[in-house]
Amino acid sequence: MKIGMVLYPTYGGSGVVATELGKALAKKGNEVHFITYSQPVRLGKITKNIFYHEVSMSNYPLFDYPPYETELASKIVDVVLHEALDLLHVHYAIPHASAAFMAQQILKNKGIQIPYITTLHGTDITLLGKSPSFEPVISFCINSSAAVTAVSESLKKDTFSNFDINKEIHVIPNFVELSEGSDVIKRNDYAKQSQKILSHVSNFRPVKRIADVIKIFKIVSDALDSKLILVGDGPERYKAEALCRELDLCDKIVFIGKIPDSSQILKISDLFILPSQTESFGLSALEAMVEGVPIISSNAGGLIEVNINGETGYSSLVGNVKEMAQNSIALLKNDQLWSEMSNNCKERASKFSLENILPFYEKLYLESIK
Ligand code: GMT
Repeated sequence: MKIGMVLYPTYGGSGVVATELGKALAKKGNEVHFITYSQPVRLGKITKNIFYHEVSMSNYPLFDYPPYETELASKIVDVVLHEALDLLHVHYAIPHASAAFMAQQILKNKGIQIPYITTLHGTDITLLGKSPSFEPVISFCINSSAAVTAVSESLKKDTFSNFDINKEIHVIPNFVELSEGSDVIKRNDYAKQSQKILSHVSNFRPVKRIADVIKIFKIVSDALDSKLILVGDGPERYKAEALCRELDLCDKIVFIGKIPDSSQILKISDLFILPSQTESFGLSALEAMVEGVPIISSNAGGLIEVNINGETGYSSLVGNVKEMAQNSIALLKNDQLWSEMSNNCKERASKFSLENILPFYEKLYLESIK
């Protein structure tokens, strides 16, 4: 099959899922054409069957806002025509589903039929999409898709309640490649032998509640000697750094910034903290679980479909910093409980392996091109 994969190329979960999915499909002999505005961060080395088409942006001075959606739709038309694609798979509704719809209509005019599948990832539905400035377009483009997928039951429910949807939504959860165990960094690069390591990985957007991560860590580090490693970057980083100084935690918190492979930090972590305001799935939590790292999270959205309370870690109400800290301390002080939860994490994560999840996408692809 020849597939056009439309995605955000950045560190966000939707881009990671799209890129890893494309790589896996290419390995199985499909031709995968990534279409986006810069090289996807997780793409790594280009291999046979993988192609990247860059959407170049015009900077004509008339435009206060460059018309990305129009340039994307034109690029999709070009790639479908010249590479003879069978199918488009767009990740994140805004503006990818509407660009795909536009491209589809242009191609129809040229006698070419191409279906598009839309995968909803989270904030396209839970934050942005439900705003009246997006809703009519998003509802229309979701309904015009050949198939629609959402990454959790919670996101499926939110989509039906926020939009006027008349299509079936297939839940296909995020997936992970099971850990390969290449240790480049060592625990003692970041912490003393006696210290526990807590970590958090995100794009530092307000929705991730980074201040809660730091406040949880403050209570934990008052109770036991520990370090916090923060991976990622984004708009909340300045505030987070200021809070570390205010709480006098600078020597205990490491800001690593964006790195291509967060698994290196997860492998040396004892606990992963994800107290998000909303989270449709929580790919970063799943990536921690693969490494056997128990999760302390909020119970927002689809997080409770990933982190099973009392089994793979604990989940609490959004903002309940005290409870999240108490659960962290109890878990880190109890070696037997920690080992049980660590094993449970690995076992649960294996249910979301690439080999288990990929067939659901393949099935939808085949049904859509029939
Ligand atoms: O905010 C992020 O985490 C990035 C965002 C994205 O769209 O790139 O992630 C969303 O999609 C991921 C992959 O499906 C999910 O695992 C994340 O839970 C989801 N983020 C939110 O819902 C906040």
